[in-house]
Amino acid sequence: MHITFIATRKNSDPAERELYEMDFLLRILGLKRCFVDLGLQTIAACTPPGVEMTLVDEYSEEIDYTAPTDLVALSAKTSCVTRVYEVARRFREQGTTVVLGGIHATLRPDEALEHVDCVVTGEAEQVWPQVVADAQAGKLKARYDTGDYPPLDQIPLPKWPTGRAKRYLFHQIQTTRGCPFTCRFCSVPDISGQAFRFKPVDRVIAELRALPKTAASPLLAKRPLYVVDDNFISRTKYTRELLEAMVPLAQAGELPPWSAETTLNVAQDDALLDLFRDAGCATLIVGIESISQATLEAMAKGINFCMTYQDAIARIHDRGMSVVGNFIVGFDTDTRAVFKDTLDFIQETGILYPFFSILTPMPGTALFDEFKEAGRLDHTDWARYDTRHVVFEPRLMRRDELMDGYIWLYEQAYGTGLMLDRLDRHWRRKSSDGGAHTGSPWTERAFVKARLLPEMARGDAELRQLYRQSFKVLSQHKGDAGNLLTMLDSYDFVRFMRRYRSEKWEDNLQTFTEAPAQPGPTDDNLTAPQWHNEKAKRRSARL
Ligand code: B12
Ligand code: SF4
Repeated sequence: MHITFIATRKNSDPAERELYEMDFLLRILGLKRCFVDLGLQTIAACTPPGVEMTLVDEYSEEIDYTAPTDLVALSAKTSCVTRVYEVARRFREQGTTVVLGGIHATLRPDEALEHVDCVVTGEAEQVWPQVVADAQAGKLKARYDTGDYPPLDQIPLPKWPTGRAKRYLFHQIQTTRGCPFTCRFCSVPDISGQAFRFKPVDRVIAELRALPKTAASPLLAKRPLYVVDDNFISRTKYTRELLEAMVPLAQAGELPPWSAETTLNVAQDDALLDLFRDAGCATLIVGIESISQATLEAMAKGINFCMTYQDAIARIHDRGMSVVGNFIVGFDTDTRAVFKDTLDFIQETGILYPFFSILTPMPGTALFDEFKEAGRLDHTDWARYDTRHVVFEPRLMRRDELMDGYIWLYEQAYGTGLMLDRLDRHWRRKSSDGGAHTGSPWTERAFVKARLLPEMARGDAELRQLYRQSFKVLSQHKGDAGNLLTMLDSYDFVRFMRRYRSEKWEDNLQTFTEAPAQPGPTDDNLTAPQWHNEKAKRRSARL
């Protein structure tokens, strides 16, 4: 029995650029991809012994549709499923059996069955050996549903054929699954459940020790680690124990710089924040989502009133960690002022890496059902459910205003002096925090500059100016070249996104830049920002 696991491209069009895929940064570092989806790696590890396996990563190699294999295994999120269906069709035309698992198949199994031979729903660690046994016996069923969530202490270490580690930017690890909250735009409660599950601390430590030590490039002597948990602090007692166990590893230099996604309440707890710092956390990824009180309330994101945003971010910065702030625009409570107001907030707080998404009603969420019922969904072309297209009718602005506002916000945050201003402030903070400054050695800075110079020579005046100023700030601070590259990656994304500007771009632009900060077209309470919320202010004052 031979199974071919295929990590497909995210898109049918190879020229497309994906949010979060860091194409530019990878190109500069000479790497192929950020990482391969952990879901496929985990299922590969659950395959019974004696079964031959091949992994094809479409970002590194062409798919050979004629290579002999008994089963092709695919995985997809909603935005990637269109490409996966194409790949499935090509294999099935050759008579090869195709099985699909992952998030979209879990949310839309009947649709998926129109494209593949077998659909596996849910977290498939426990059911996968049965799927393989049935396939071997020629008795593969069309559908396998994983009823229960597997206990995380029983799942195997993710498996990957050796020798490939050099192609990827990040290490990945998962320590917990599930999130106790139910934000209306988020698929996590449907996919991973609200009950919290965790890997035993000693098991996580063993996984950390087992991470491949190979450097990815001269700049990445230590490949950064990305903790993929939905909410790393779902249960703080566990998080605390885990961080305490990580501290000695970090102090011994055995941990790469790492980042994890958490809810904002991480900042309420001084001792916990200190532990994050001591355990080597470089970046906290925080779901800020919106600066508007009304939006947070409408989306059931009450956890964000745990303190004022400004205080929360300052407390993280005080520990020398940077913040990835995830923002969503296009909520029913968002007016055209949301773009400028969000930008002002980002500059005020100095969030280093703001990432923006257009509200996207993902199948399975309360938001999807509500929009569908109201006839507000434009289509179900899943490839455009990637959070950088408008797929529904917004309430307080037009579709083109939402799209242009999104691009404008990205452009402002990364395409101008504002980006360098945040970087400058970040490096100043780092050098004033008691000698813990972790800038790159000159060799790394020289490597990055050497890689960027040809890009600069090919670029236009705007790009050349930004690069020139970037080099200046980098040398001034002897800063971390990784910070700069990550920001330039977002700048590259901005340039890519310009092709999506609407025909009304020029007119719309005026309204973003000239609109009074608080136009209040319908409702006074739409204009109240998070930091005016009484609960948030009271809690901040208590800290
Ligand atoms: C890490 C992560 C990322 C990473 C890495 C993505 C990647 N390529 O792996 C980054 C930051 C790049 C990312 C980007 C995006 N993400 Co994301 N991300 C996640 C997160 C937090 C964890 C995913 C993970 O690694 N889980 C761990 C593995 C082990 O679990 P798993 O993949 O679900 O696999 C299990 C099962 O699904 C199944 N399975 C999976 N594959 C297969 C295959 C077979 C054959 C079988 C049998 C079973 C099977 O078994 C596995 C083991 O239990 C999830 C949240 C979540 N809980 O899923 C969101 C999530 C998947 N992301 C989401 C979204 C929307 C995005 C983006 C579109 C943009 C955005 N604004 O966030 C982009 C899209 C990028 C892209 N083109 O792929 C949504 C997806 C919703 C949906 N309906 O598709 C989620 C659910 C978050 C949310 N808040 O709703 N993401
Ligand atoms: S806190 Fe984060 S992971 Fe949890 S439901 Fe809300 S958006 Fe999803």
